[in-house]
Amino acid sequence: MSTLQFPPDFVWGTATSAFQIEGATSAGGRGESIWDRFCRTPGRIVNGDHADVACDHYHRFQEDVALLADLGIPAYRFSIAWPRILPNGHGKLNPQGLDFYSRLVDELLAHGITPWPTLYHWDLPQALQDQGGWPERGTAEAFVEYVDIVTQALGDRVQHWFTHNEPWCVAMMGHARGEHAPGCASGPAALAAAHHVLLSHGASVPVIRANCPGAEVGIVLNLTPAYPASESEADRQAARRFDGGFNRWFLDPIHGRGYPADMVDVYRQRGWLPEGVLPFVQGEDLDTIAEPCDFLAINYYTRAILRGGSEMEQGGEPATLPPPAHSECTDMGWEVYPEGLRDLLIRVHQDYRPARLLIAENGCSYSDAPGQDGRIRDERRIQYLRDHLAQARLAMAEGVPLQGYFAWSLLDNFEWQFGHGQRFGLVALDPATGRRLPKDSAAWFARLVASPATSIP
Ligand code: IFM
Repeated sequence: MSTLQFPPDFVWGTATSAFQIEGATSAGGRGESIWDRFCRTPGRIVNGDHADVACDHYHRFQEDVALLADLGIPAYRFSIAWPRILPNGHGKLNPQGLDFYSRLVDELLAHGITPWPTLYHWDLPQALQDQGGWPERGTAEAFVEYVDIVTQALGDRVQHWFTHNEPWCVAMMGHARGEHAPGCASGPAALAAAHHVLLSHGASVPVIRANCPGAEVGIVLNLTPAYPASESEADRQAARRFDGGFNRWFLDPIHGRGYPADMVDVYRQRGWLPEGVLPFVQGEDLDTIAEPCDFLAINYYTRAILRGGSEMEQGGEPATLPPPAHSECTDMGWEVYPEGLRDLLIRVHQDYRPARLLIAENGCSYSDAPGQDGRIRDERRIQYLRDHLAQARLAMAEGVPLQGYFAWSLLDNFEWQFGHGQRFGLVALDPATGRRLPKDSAAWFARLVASPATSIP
């Protein structure tokens, strides 16, 4: 049995994102997003699912805030849907969209819950995609315009901002692998998209600071620690390459180191970059990207195990091995590896020294049906959360300045290309009525949050 003891000022929250929970995709003057379009494209989403209703949070946000309050969760990470604010991506403002988030923030504050909004969690206005989307520099400029509007409107009440969620996913899942919206499969486009996402992050930080004096700002990276399958040189090189593409390509520039030279070589060999230039980098871009932040937020779910092989030739992607046979996996097929969180936190702290760290997402997909009494006994989720928090606590004991933890997710919700079949929530939804059904993990998390300084079994 592990025990958890956290400092009294540790930030405890749950996390969601707009597209995954709001529904109401054509209500309140909202414009189309790339995910609306992607969901309508045959074959993209499991079962042809879409998020037109999702958790109907747009209409039930007061109920969801009351639920958070009942659970006693003091912080809430949610995202703002750009197409609700600027249906065409820039230009004409939709006051109804802004008003929705203003009411959400007021509702949270009225219940004593601190809002931690994310400004971009993947729902780009389709109108901007029609002009080229993230591979185009203009999208970074439009993002700054959007951030200016949102932070002017909410800055009197919101003191914590995340700029982007998981730039790796935006760039690689959306533009190289084509598994996320906009479904593009081009390495050069993916690298340009990554750059413009990072550029828009750095360029928006001073805007947020100007509009919200005293606010804390940071970015959310999904980081995956890379372990070589053996001590062989080939496996070590494979792990280093995975780390370079997944982690360092994002960590290095935001910490003022530019893009990692080894990966620039790899991408040249792969044909994703021309010789001698990074075509998307202009003028002072790298300084802009390195704008100092108040914290770095990390999303952690699992690790990767790498094997060197012929894939490594000509700059290829290294081979990721399946999880070891003995290991527990979630319904996503992701290995449960809590030790990876400790390793990752220590590594990021030692290599990059961000002012503070936050875990902006950590959680697991498990389907647990209600028992005859209606109770959802999601013991595996409780174990997952407990074990990961125990590793986070160990990292803190080793000097990592970890400031807070947001469990993914408050609600079972729309899990992107996997549709509604994957369930990450501490709270389930009755499929017929949308009624919120807190699982045992919600009660467990509530107990932890209520007394973090005491030992929780
Ligand atoms: O649901 C997602 C979330 O939107 C971003 N991070 C990972 C989660 C689980 O896949």
